[in-house]
Amino acid sequence: MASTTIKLSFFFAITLIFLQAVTPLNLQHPLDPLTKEEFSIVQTVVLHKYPTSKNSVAFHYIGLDDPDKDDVLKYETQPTLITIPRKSFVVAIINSQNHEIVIDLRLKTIVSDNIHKGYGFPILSADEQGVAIKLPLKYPPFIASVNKRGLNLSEIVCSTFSMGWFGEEKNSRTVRVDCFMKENTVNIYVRPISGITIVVDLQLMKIVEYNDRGIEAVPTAEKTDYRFSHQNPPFGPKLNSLVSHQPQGSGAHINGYSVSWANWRFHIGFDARAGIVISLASIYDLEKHKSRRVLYKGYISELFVPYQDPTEEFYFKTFFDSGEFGFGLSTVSLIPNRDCPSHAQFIDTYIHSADGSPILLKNAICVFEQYGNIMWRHTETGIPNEFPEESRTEVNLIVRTVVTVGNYDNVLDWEFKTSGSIKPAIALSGILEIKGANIKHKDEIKEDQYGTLVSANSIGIYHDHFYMYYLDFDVDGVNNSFEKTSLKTVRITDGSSKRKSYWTTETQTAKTESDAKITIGLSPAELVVVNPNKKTAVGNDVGYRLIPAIPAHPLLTEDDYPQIRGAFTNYNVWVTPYNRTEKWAGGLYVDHSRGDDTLAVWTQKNRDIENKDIVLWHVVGIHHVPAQEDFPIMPLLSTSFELRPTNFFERNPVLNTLSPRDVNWPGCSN
Ligand SMILES: *[C@@H]1O[C@H](CO)[C@@H](O)[C@H](O)[C@H]1NC(C)=O
Ligand SMILES: *[C@@H]1O[C@H](CO)[C@@H](O)[C@H](O)[C@H]1NC(C)=O
Ligand SMILES: *[C@@H]1O[C@H](CO)[C@@H](O)[C@H](O)[C@H]1NC(C)=O
Ligand SMILES: [Cu+2]
Repeated sequence: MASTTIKLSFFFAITLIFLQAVTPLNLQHPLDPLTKEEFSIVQTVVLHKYPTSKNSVAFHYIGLDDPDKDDVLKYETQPTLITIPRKSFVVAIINSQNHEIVIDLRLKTIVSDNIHKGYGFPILSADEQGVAIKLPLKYPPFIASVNKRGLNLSEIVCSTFSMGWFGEEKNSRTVRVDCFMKENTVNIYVRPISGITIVVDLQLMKIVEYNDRGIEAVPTAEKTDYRFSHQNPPFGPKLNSLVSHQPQGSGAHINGYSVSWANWRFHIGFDARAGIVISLASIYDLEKHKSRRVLYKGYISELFVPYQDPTEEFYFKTFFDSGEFGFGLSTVSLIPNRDCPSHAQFIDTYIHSADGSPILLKNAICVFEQYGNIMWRHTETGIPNEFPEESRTEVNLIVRTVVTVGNYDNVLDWEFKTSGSIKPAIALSGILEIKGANIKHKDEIKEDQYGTLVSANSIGIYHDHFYMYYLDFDVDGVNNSFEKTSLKTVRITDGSSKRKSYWTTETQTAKTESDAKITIGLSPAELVVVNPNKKTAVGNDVGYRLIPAIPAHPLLTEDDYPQIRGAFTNYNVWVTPYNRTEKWAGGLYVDHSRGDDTLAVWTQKNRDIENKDIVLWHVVGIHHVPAQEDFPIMPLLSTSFELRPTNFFERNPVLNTLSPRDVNWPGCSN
């Protein structure tokens, strides 16, 4: 016994040494998010050049500098034959100048350090917002306004709001600060203190503008608290329990940030700005005996939320939640058994603070299988004396994060189906943006309130949510084309049929970017990304089709300032040639941007997109006319789209997929 133990522990020790020597470099995928150690390297390297004893330094963005796509694709086939430089891209405001710094994380050196001189500012840091929201509470004019309203200063909390750009020449990093009552409720957003304008200059970190236009009622706290502990009976309806148990364990295997599940393989990245990033999604083809790539990369590039109240109180509320606040920085920890089912697996990641320190984000992502739908079925009633019936259970894999930017919670899913579809889905919850008004009943409304009276003194302001998805397709290879197949009515005039009309299809391949600017809903069409170099046995181009979300089109005029900045919503679909730096549809610097670095501007070059590495951009929009059910907290409002194989496989790829084994409960045997 003793000698065995010694041998075993000796073997174990050797293995450990071996693992320690090899693990850090070899197990890290080139697209893995920055580690805690790498954030610290960035911090050390930058602060070595710009010590805080002599400089003011604030890190507004620290992320992975995208490795060369060719290199990543080589790594996918031969991971051991290629060493990819591991670099970080940093945006820091150093002594009031906007630096773009690239750092080699292995050599721990600065590769480049440039100053951005154009318009726009980087993502706001949580740290500076945390300081700004405390300024009003010590500002005598604000305290006077509070007293005038008879409010309790100790029960007030404030929040920062990006200000956009409305044609002004002045270029300063300002935010508006609005304040709310937290008295008797944590639902602060439904208790705004209306009528006050506060502007804070973040560089000076002081209030530079203050205006009190008069008193509007602060809506009551009564029945607005959403915490269970603060609600009163009756509770209902009563819901029954479900046990979710996977006797064979999860089908999803997570190795670091790489996931394999059923016939899919993909990588989950995470970025302070983009939040979750899905890369290198490939599906195993049972007939061709190989994995075939579908998507090189997918993430939400921007979220534009313009409110529709043009008054002093609200006009500037035209938010770009990714570029101004950071989807990664705003990602919240998922609540086990509530946000994700009990059988979910969780992934942690790191973000960073303004001083460059890594911050652990626990349970940032969950991965779980979802059961219960039909994958395919048929009951054959047409054969006498036989009764064939066949049905298969669908099992899908969901990858989920929740991004909470102020009042709104965005539940963001990537759903993978064994049939080859990828379904990105969005569900919104959280709190409406409310304006206080001296109105208790609809009959008292004399002029446009720019929203719905959802409760006494509470106007839920009209607004939109436009999510811009970046989808770098690699359908069975890098070079793809974008095809629009229109459904056209044909009239029969020659008497050749008893019919007077029918419809057929007409396919056009987009040659340049302007051919691929699509407004969905005007006329029926199939939008397909094909690989013109790969055909099925019967000769169709292999492809993936976009089944778009219910289309939403912007209603602002094209010359309106928010729409110039959000011009990427002018079409529902765009296609561009892949360009490593064209990542952010609203521009790299969005706070106070002037719309000179948007997708709408890049595509004016009208570049060739045929048989090239292309990126498809899809706008998923929701026009939101608030209703009383959205108050005091909103039940999920969802939308989704589908990327669906279209002549990609030779036949139904799940013909031979068996339903999961039936399990009897209790006892879990079958
Ligand atoms: C104001 O709020 C504070 C903190 O909740 C409380 O302790 C205090 O009693 C309140 N003052 C008044 C006048 O209600
Ligand atoms: C893609 O097309 C370009 C020309 O546009 C060509 O240079 C390149 O070799 C092609 N790449 C692949 C992987 O076929
Ligand atoms: C990539 O995009 C940037 C920004 O739009 C542009 O300046 C650059 O010319 C583009 N590169 C290529 C090769 O098109
Ligand atoms: Cu909304």
